Amino acid sequence: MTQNRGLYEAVLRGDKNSAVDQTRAALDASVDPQSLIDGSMIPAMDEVGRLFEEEEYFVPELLLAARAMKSALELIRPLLTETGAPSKGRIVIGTVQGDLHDIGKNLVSAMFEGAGFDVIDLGSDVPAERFVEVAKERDADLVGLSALLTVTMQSMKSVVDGLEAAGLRDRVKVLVGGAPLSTSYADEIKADAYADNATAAVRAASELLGA
Ligand code: B1M
Repeated sequence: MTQNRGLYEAVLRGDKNSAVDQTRAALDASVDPQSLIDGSMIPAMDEVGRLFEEEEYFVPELLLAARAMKSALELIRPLLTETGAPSKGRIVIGTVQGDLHDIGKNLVSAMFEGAGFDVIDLGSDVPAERFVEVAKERDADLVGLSALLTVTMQSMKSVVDGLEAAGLRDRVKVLVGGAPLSTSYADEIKADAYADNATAAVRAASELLGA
């Protein structure tokens, strides 16, 4: 995948203005928006994570990088969500309780919308009961759970158990994702599927809902 070096550097440095300028210039030059995400922004965030582990970056740098990526994504989001097609199913999505990481979840959410799903995004730090309550109220077909921390992924099980206790589990599928997750963890908590990126998430949701 081709990398837009300027955009990569801008996200890595947490330079919001430059990230937005680089993205706008690339889109004006008809560069594929998905390649900007996969080839430049996500690799930059991975490098930010590595520098954080090496203690070269600290939380302020993480925040600046996140702000730069979010601002650049704002320009791309409308291009991912343009669709006039009828809904393929209703998805309730959020980042689980205790977890503030929402960039990956936002990306997955935008891709779901772009693929023609009706999406209810609950944001981040969402308690298990809230997922269950909204799934019930809005007659959801699928609940999508995101977690980036090993300590917070545990609460995904509470959502699966909550759906079961509410008698919804037979008709509401559960899809999980986020860096510390795996298929074996999804199996362990009795989720229906795990996806490791936004494209795989759309594929998995489509398969689960027969869409
Ligand atoms: Co934090 N953070 N962070 N952080 N942060 C990580 C996750 C970490 C891996 C960094 C590291 O140490 N290398 C580490 C977690 C270690 C662990 O538990 N295994 C970590 C830590 C430790 C922390 C704090 C504890 C730091 C501290 O305070 N000491 C703290 C926790 C706060 C909290 O949540 N309670 C913290 C805080 C933050 C910020 C708030 C500063 C900021 C987030 C801002 C925001 O999101 N609004 C932040 C950031 C930016 C990161 C890194 C650098 C980047 C995350 C990101 O946005 N990636 C991250 C390191 C890394 O991931 N390399 C790190 C880009 C994004 C597009 O990818 O989110 O993986 P991702 O989403 C992907 C896939 O995972 C998948 O598709 C997406 C698109 O491909 N996916 C799904 C995600 N959700 C899905 C759902 C699906 C399907 C697929 O279906 C429903």
